[in-house]
Amino acid sequence: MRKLAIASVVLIALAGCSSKEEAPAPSPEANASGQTPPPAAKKLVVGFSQIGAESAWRTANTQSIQDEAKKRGIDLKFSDAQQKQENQIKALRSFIAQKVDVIAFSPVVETGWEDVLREAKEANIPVIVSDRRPDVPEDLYVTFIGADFIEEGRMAAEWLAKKMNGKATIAELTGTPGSAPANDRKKGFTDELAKSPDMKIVFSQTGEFTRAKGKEVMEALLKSPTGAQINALYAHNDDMALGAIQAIEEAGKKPGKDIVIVSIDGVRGAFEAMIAGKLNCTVECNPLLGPPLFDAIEAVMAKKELPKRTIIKDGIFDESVAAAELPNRKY
Ligand code: GYE
Repeated sequence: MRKLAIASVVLIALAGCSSKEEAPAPSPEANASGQTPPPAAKKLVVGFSQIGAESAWRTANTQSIQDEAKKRGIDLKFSDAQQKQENQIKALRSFIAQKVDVIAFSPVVETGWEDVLREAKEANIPVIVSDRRPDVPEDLYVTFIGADFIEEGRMAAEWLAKKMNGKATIAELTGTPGSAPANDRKKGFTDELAKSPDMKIVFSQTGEFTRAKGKEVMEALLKSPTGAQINALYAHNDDMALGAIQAIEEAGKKPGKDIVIVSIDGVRGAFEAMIAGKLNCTVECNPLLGPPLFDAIEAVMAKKELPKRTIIKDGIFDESVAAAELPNRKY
């Protein structure tokens, strides 16, 4: 079941083409022996605007980006937007003002990016999009690196329909409103579910991709008449599922049995919950985007052509493989 095939073959081939390896211009100040002292290599400066720290996925993503920048000797200007689009726009504008070499970002929501991306374009600063895609004309960014969220939602629905023999009363915990993963994971799931008329979503509310909100929403749901009927839960990420599991237990029900649970991300906590019999399945979404992101950044600096979209392939893991798979997990 190991399908962590990272679709970055092209990018791997381009690794190591950084601008800092370009031959320096000869210095006029040769020393006494006639030799030119080696000039200090100019560090590549990259501005990265991160969404926040809402989930275990996001923490692993940030770590991967920071580690990779350090490894490559890149000067990374990292900015945490604390879930606010306005903060991200401010960060992007400040990167433009600082004249960084490349801007990279993960847009919290899909819409509202056109103006600031035009400003970056006018300033001739290439923009690389990581993880979530903004809804803008394609000429406003160089390349996008991330997962296919529609496919993740589809895989979750396919697995759940099979597990429930085509009949379930489902609650859905959605991600950040307006975000690409919330929109697409809903679409992929509902499209696939249309094949099974007895699989019904009776409740759908945002848990904002956090454990605390997932728990809160589930708690309220379980107190309602609808909550008494549900026998399946689809959470757009593992953190919300883990919060919901707590709420289900506190309400005196058995998560993973009374309510079958499928979520997305494939973080370590999800594997531990599966081993404990409380979560049934997780669809993987690989957060380790640092290496492909900086491959792309260095390729851009070397003026190489890049595909508009690099899809990171995902796998799916259920409770039957969780214990064997846990030692292989990297996040
Ligand atoms: O699934 C969720 C995080 O954009 C793929 O954001 C990412 C999502 C991830 O908060 O846990």
